[in-house]
Parts: sequence; structure tokens; C-alpha cells
Amino acid sequence: DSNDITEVKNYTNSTYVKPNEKYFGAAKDMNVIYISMESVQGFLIDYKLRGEEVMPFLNSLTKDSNTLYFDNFFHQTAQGKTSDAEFLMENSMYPLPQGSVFTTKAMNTYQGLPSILKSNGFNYTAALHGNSKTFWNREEMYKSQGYDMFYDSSYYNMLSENIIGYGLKDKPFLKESIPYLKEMPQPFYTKFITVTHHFPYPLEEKDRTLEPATTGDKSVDQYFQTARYFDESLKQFFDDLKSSGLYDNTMVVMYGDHYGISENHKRAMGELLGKEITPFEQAQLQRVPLLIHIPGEKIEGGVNHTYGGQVDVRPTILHLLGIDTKNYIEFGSDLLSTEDHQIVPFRNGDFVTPEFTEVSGKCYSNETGELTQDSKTCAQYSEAVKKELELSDKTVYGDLLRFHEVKGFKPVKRSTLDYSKAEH
Ligand code: GP9
Ligand code: MN
Repeated sequence: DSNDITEVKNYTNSTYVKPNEKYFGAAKDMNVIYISMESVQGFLIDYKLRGEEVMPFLNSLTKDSNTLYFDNFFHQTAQGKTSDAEFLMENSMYPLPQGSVFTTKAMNTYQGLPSILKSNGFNYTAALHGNSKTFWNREEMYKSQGYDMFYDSSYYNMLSENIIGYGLKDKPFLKESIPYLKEMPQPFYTKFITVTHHFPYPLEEKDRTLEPATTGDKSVDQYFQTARYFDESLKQFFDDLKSSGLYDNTMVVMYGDHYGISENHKRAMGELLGKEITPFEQAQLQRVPLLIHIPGEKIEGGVNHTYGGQVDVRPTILHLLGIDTKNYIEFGSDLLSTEDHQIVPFRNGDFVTPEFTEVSGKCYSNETGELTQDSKTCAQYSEAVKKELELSDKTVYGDLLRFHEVKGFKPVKRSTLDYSKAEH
């Protein structure tokens, strides 16, 4: 009830950190494109296989003066996989400990990123994905998030030769999306869900431009080939943004959605990384890249070592757009803020901070990778993480945003939204 939302609001008020003047509004009035980079883990950045870069284009972006690249950024997903990442990124709340929030809580009231942007001068919001709108119950959830439009597989040329694994291959998917982008009223917010770099990483011979790794663990070995394919798709997309005239006025946010190589592949990973994959190292491997590309020398780009997770992206992006988040319920905090906020909860209650990593109740020093003596500090962090996850769950299970009004926010009207092709 309203007491519960007050408790949640008091909590998120207490963890709110102020935007950084230097970045606030840096991307004001720009279009925004999110790219969910399927299974792209942080270790791929600058990784070389037999001396050759696996993702040369993404690597070049991490060194681009118009890009903020976060190298201590972690996914926080659970069973809802890609959809959990979407939920974190657009709601600054945690997905559920079991099952998928997209599947079970799509009819809740949300104040999701698309609806916030629509309330703040954006003229169009759309999600694009080369698979069915029913996957992860996206059609229903996207309505609740306030998306004007969802271009699912029915809007694409689903030739069998262009499909592998989880849907339309990334190159034709992104290519065919450009005309849709060009038609959108600006400023727009769009989200692209890529899929080709998905376990177990199958790829046709003609699409391979890298030899596989040679650990003998097949999915791990192929992982690098589909990562390369995705990298080429991303480069193609940036080129197309340039030739379509959208590039200069568009902020592109790229994030790895979750791990691609699970802990069942420790041996192969150990071989590739040249170290034993201990529980401590396994937690470090949950890093995924986050890149924010803002053209036009509006920011001082570079590598940012702030510790954060997917829950922190929404306030970061809203502040870059010049929209303050104080009045919204957000469990994350602006990664660019100079105030302290660097605890990264994992969905299971484990966590990482700049100093410590806790896994299954054991707390390690990041410096040594060994168990720490400072169990008192870890216990305090652990309590804080538990409380944060509990309050987020309470908000989702109790559908508490029903009771939360924000001045200037226009609530989503689901019944006015229709993504079926006949309507467009
Ligand atoms: C397909 C894609 C699948 O719609 O989201 O990815 P997953 O959630 O399995 O990573
Ligand atoms: Mn995924």
C-alpha cells in the first residue's frame, strides 16, 4: 500500500547521488539508441586470439574521445537473461530472484525509460528485434514501458538464409532497421536487441572471419567467431548511421546483456585467460562492457573505472540528457556522479565493490583475490545489498509504482498502444 511505497521512496532518496555538472545535459536534445550486445563479456575488450583482435571495432570505440567506456561494469541479470538486462537498464530496478519479471509482471505499472522520455520532449520510442514479439513476453512488457512501437520479426525480411539461432542475423537486422530509424520523429529513443552472438554460438562458414579458439570446448571456441560477427555488424551500423545523417545527433549506448560463457566452462576459460577460474575470478568475469558514445566533443571521453551495474545506467543516461531523476524510484545511481555509490549487487546477493568481492558468503580482497580479514566491512555491505534487493522486490511484487506519482510524468496508457503490422 502507500506505506510501502513511502518506505521505498525514503530508501531511494537516501541512496540518490547528485548529477555531475560536467556531464549533466551533455546529450540534451539528442536521439538515443540502446544496443543490447548479446553475450558480450568484458574480457573480450582488447582480447587477442593468436595475436588478432576479436572485436576491433568495439575496441576502437573504447579508445574514442567521444566515448565513455566503463570497464568495471557488471551485469546483474538472473533467469530472465536478455529481458532482465532490459528491465534493469530501463527501470533501474532489479529483476526477480526467480523467473522472469517480463513474463510474470508485465501488467504492473511502471515508469520505464520510454515513458519518462516521452514525458520529457521525446517524440518517438521504439524497440527493434529480429524475433517474435512473444519472446520474453516483450509485446506486453513493452506496452507497459510505454514504447510507441515494437518492430519485431514481422517487420523484417525473415529469409531462412538470414536466420540462425535466435533470429534474424545481426547484419541484416541492423541493415533493415535503418529505414525505420530514418522515418522516426526526432528526438527518438530506440532499443536494438541483437542475437547472433548467442550460446552455443553457431555461425555459417560464409559469415566467419576468424578461426575458432582451440580449447576443445566447442561453444567457447565458437564464441570468438560470433563475437567477431557482432563486431562487424556494429561497425556496419555505425557506418549506416553516418550515411543516413543520424550519427551526429544521436547518443549510442552499448551494453553487454549478460555472460555468454557460464561457469560450466571454467577449464577452457582458464586456458584462454591464463589463470585458474576461482569463485573470485568467476565473479570478475561478470563484467560486461558499457559504452556511451556522444559525438561532437560534448564530453571528455575515455576509460572510466567506476564500479557499477546495469541498474545504474538509467540515471546516468537521464542526467546526460539533462533530466533529473530525483523524483523517480531508482535503485541505481548515476555512474558519472562524484558522490560515492560503488556497491554492485548481483541478483543472488553476492556483490562487488572497488575493494571487495563477496561470493556465497565469502568475502575476497580485490587486490589479492584472497579471503579478506575485514569481514566487518563486508558484512555491512552485505546487509545493504540485501536490503536494496528486498525493497526492489517489494516494489515489483506489490506493483507499488501504482502509488507513485511524479510531477510532469505522463502515465502509460497501454490500451492506446498497438504493435501489429496491419496498423502501420
Ligand atoms: C531472443 C533473445 C534471447 O529474443 O532475447 O536471448 P537470451 O535471453 O536467451 O539471452
Ligand atoms: Mn541475451
